[in-house]
Amino acid sequence: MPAAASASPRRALSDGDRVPALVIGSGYGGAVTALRLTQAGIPTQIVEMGRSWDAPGRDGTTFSGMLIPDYRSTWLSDQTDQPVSNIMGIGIKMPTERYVGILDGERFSGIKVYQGRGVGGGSLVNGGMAVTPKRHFFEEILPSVDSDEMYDKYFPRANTGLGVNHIDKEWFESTPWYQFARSGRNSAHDSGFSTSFVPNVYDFEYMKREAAGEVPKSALGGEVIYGNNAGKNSLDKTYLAQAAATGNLSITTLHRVTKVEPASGTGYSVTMEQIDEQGNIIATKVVAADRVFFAAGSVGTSKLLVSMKAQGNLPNLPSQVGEGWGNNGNIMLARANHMSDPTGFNQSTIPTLGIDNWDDPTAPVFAEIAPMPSGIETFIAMYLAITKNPERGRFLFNPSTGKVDLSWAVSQNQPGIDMARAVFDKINKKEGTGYRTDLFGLHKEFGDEFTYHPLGGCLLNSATDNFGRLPEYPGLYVVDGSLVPGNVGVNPFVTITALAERNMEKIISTDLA
Ligand code: FAE
Repeated sequence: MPAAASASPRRALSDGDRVPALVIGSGYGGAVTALRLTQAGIPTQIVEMGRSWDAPGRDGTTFSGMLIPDYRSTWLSDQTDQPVSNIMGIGIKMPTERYVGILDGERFSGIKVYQGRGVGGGSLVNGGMAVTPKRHFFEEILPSVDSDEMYDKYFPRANTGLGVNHIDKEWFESTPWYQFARSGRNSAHDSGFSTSFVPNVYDFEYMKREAAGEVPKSALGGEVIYGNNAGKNSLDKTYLAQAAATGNLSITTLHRVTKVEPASGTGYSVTMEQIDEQGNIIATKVVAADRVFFAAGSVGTSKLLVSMKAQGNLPNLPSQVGEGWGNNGNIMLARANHMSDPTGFNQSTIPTLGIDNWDDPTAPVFAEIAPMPSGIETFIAMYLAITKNPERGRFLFNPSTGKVDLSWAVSQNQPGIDMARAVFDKINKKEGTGYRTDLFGLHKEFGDEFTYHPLGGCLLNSATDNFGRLPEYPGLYVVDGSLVPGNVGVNPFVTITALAERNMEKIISTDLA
């Protein structure tokens, strides 16, 4: 594994600095942007509200485990948070100290949006599933993008840059760690559904060595949503490490951008709050930048742009800013297997199989067969379904609170539930099983009040031009998941990365040449 980017020298921004390029956020969009700018010789500053995850905590490891989460698990909250919120209907959140932890469950009135916080953004907490979208659906959602170019050039480039690899099929078939996936595959096939293997950025060779007892366990040690202490090619080890190696990258952590507006003269003035590890504001800085790249994620970028427009800092932004948000149709659910169909004591945290029913117009669903690693046999068959839910929300500035709300009602999840139900009712009927109703609340079959996959809010070729520029403000760009219209039919980070590759190639060759 290469050294993490965060190990490279960093110079925090000071009040009054002027920089050629400032990138807000260090997830997929931000990491690609930083790499391509620094390779083009442009000194680049990333501003990231989370911390750098490059130093061991009190127990000698960098990241918190999943079964007994500690202060590092949760972003500025007094209790831990995870999508499986209950067992036997009883809440399993635990009290914790308020800390700039790695996973944020950001609440809006109708939905909670999980996001990663720290250098590497979502790559620090996600399941690493690296899925290139189906071409016909990509062409449907982004018709203004040349799909030949995407599938011949930018998707392969993204997959290489991210370090995507495939599980050894022979090992998969024999290891106890994927019994849950084989069980899920069997029950899907019994009902006539097809499944496909899903590539990942977790190093499967490392995982095999974990299973053999040769290296410390991470995926096989119950680690994922609060970070992996080993094995995972998160962005700090790929794109950001490469950007740091150019010598042109600086990363300012624990700084949250709050305002962007035209500077007197040229460029933009960027206001940011420096926070301590308990989230207290300890300084406010204003920095000038010739160019600003919004890479704060679908929620972060949309909130910033919507509030800058409403508050008159960037009044000429188009009215489409804030529109087209979707949850990628996320619905989580679990089935209760019979005792004759165990899912295993030992479960890898990294999913490798999906049930692919996307092309069925009555129930378009791509459902990853997910683990429920607990160290005991639970007979729980878990799934994260991506459905073709057409519902969309929008971000709106609320003048009475001075904050940005997301208009998304719980009822907007219903089409997704109906689609997931069509698939899993059939499987349950065939297997003689039922839904677990105790994991997402009390008597609740579906985990529909949260999403892992926020997308949209500043759509490509609508709020921006066809390459993510905000034409009303030359030098401002959007480069992250907010460009993607609400649903991409698969897990989203490969698409976000490939689009950023495409857009940055264009921007560097035209605007920065
Ligand atoms: P993102 O990675 O969220 O990066 C945005 C960064 O900006 C974050 O580091 C923020 O802390 C930072 N930021 C936000 N606001 C500010 C501000 N005002 N000032 C400074 N910094 C700021 O955005 N996707 C997959 O494809 N496969 C998976 O297996 C998968 N599993 C997931 C599991 C979990 C638990 C979660 C939460 C997500 C998962 N995802 C998965 C989604 C994926 O991580 C997500 O789509 C991308 O991370 C989004 O990339 P962006 O660059 O848009």
